[in-house]
Amino acid sequence: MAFFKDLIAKVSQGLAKTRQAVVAKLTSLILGRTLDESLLADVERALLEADVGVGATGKIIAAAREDFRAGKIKDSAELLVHLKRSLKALLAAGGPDVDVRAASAFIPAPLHLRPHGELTIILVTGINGAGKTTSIAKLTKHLQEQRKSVLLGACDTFRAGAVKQLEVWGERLGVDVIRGQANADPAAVAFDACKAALARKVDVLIIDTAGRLQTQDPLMKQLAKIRSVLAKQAQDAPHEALLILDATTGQNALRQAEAFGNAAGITGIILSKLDGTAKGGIVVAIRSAVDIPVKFVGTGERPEDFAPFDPDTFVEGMFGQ
Ligand SMILES: Nc1nc2c(ncn2[C@@H]2O[C@H](COP(=O)(O)OP(=O)(O)OP(=O)(O)O)[C@@H](O)[C@H]2O)c(=O)[nH]1
Ligand SMILES: [Mg+2]
Repeated sequence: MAFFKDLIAKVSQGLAKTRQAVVAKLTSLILGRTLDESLLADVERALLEADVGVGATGKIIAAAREDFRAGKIKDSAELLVHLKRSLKALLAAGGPDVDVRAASAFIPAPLHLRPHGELTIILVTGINGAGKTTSIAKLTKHLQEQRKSVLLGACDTFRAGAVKQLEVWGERLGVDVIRGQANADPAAVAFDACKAALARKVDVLIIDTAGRLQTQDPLMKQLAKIRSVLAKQAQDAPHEALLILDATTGQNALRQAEAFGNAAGITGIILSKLDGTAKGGIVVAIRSAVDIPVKFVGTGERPEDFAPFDPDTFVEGMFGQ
């Protein structure tokens, strides 16, 4: 129970900015008002401002309007319940074809970890400054809490200081970092890291990579090369390819999810910096656009500012419960 309480508190804190904006515009806007077309128009605007996205907002408002006209929702309190249910439905099921009225159960998407005794390899990617390295520290702590041993591979050999940053985290968290020479081929470092992980029999190897845009062809090719090295070292590797998206970049994060999702075989998303934005609704937009699960959210700069993604906690956090 303490775990869940803690988790709700973290997500709730992380959503403080979104809540202040959304609550001011939604809960207080809705409650006490007469339910009519003008209220629906105001709600629509507030959802768009929270970056829920045009497609998802359209679905939510259309369903609310239809149920209002059919007499199924009669007042503003019922509208609030309706909105929360629609948002949860959109978050629970991925992709553009979700029916907001279908009460689809949320199937959590935990990390794909290999059975005990086998190495799991997690590849981490995303654009410059998205929060890759910090998210790796968070993921390491999360895995350590599950009694998994972790090794880190410093395959961001591109930016001066990147290796050092990972090493500082490694030291703090008590995990080793495999590094190469300055400007080493990242794929060669990935190879060494795999060999070390197998020799040391660690449970999980996490590979940090240089920030790249989905439009940077040489860097995307380099990522493909790293993947092929990993695939030769362990069956079905990488077992997770996580895309880190910076929530504060709003619609840009959405475009990255679309582009990377197609190009880089992404298996999950970590949405970082949720604490730094009033536009936490971007999770809904991402979930509605691509069928890639959001696995974790980052809610601060410390390793513990991290929580598995769950629609109920998220939506309640957004509305301030
Ligand atoms: N507030 C907040 N800051 C974060 C979060 N995640 C990362 N940051 C900060 O964002 C900045 C960039 O994070 P990094 O982890 O270095 O990002 P990166 O993707 O590895 O960056 P490059 O390696 O340069 O591409 C750092 O100052 C982090 O402390 C988060 O969830 N919340
Ligand atoms: Mg980095």
